[in-house]
Parts: sequence; structure tokens; C-alpha cells
Amino acid sequence: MFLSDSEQALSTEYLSQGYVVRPVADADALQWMRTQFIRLVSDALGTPLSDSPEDVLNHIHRQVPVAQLNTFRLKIIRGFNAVDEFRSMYFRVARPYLETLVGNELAMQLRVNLSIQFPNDDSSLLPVHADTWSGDSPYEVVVWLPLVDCYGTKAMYLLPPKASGELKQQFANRAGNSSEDLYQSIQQDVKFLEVRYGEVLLFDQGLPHGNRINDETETRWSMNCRFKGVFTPYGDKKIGEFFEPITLRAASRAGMAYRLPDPS
Ligand SMILES: O=C(O)CCC(=O)C(=O)O
Ligand SMILES: [Fe+2]
Repeated sequence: MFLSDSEQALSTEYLSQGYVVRPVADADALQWMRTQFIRLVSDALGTPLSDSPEDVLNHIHRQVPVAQLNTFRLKIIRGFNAVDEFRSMYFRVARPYLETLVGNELAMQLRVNLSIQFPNDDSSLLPVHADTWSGDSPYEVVVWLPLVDCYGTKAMYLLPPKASGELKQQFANRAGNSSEDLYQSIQQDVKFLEVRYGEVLLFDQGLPHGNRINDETETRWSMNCRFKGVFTPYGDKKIGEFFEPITLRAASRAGMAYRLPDPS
């Protein structure tokens, strides 16, 4: 391998744990995104907000009834995905890590997702799953970016590669069981991933992951977005519909445009 020592270290960490957590590569881009959120939240609530961004987001469950949560969330998602620079800002926070772990010719998901997890709310949970089980390519990496500190059950969990390998061996035995049964059987091995505001998580979505009822006192806000090498195999999520190239290089552009001279 001709990777540098620091590239090698990041790669080893990603492969052995199934994820890495790092400081965001561009703090201004993160702050810009959080400012956009505060604007959108204020618009959605129809009131100006005087508390700090951190307090507004952590305590949003005091202002939005749980019955309105999904509508509210979709309004915010529509809002930030309509802002032109949003995806390029999102990319900036993770760019050097993606370039090391994935490559420098990247495809990015067209729409960034948002999770909002109120304390003690069971209405917006994601049961244990791997994205690959529903058609994502194993070449995809998720960039998961919190807008507040995430810890304990306010965070998401991931089943590390070793336990994930063992689960695969026994998968046929467990296939008939509910996802709650599946969770109970891996509970002792899952790891809740603490990610603070100012940090970014990159994880292998081919490993089982999900979330549980948030029994902290604050609301979780996190975004997630998938990246892959442009020329790596695609699953059900195709280029043009779900992904788009964001950093194609000159040689690839030339190669894609190239036609052999017509022999006739
Ligand atoms: O944020 C979470 O709790 C889960 C996210 C997830 O499943 C994903 O990004 O693929
Ligand atoms: Fe997922």
C-alpha cells in the first residue's frame, strides 16, 4: 500500500470499528449549516428565536407537539435541500476523510436526510437494519453530522464488524424473528456512537445499525448523507436518480466523452 501513515491509520480504524469520528474539516461550513437550521426552525414555528442555537435545537420538543414532528421535520428537510450551497457545505465538513476512505472521485446523495429524535418518543425510531439489506451498495459510506451533542441513547448505535460477521453466520436462524428480537440478540455487542457538535461520523452502512428510544433529556438532531466512488458498483440507488458525481476529474471526463474514430 502506498497510502501515507495517517491515511493508513484512518483506514485501519474505519475497517476495524466500522466507523470513524473526527473533528469537522470545515468549522465555518458547519456553523453556516446550523444557522440555516435556526432560520428554518424559526420560519416553521412562525416566531423569532432568542435562545442559543444549541438550546433551541436541544429543547425543540418543548415547542413542537409529537403529532406534528414528522410534518415539521419534512418542512425543514425541504427547506435546507432547497438551499443551493447546502450540499457543498455538507461535503466540506467531511471531504478529507472521504478522500482517504472512499476516493477523490465521489458521488453524493442528491438529498440530505434529517433525523429528529425527541426524548422518550417511540414514533420516529429506526429499527436495526443495514442499508444494504434494502438495496444500498456496500460501497456507500454514510456521513452522519449532528447539530447537537449526541451521546447515550440520544446517539445511534452500530454493530461492529466482528459481531456483524458472527451475526451473518447465524442469519438464517434469526430471519423469522422480529427486529426487536434481532436487536435483543445483538444488544450486548452494539456500540452507541458518541458524536459531539463539531464532530462528524463516517460509518459503514453495511453494518447493522439503528436507534432506540432517546432517554436523555434533549432532542437529537442529525443529518445523514451517502457518498461512494463514482465508478464503484451501484445498488438500487442509481447515479442521476439518487446520486450525482461531485468531484469528477479531467481524465474521467475525457474518458467518458471519448469515442473511437469511425472505421468505415
Ligand atoms: O441516525 C440514525 O439513528 C440512523 C441513521 C441511519 O440509519 C443511516 O444514516 O443510514
Ligand atoms: Fe441506515
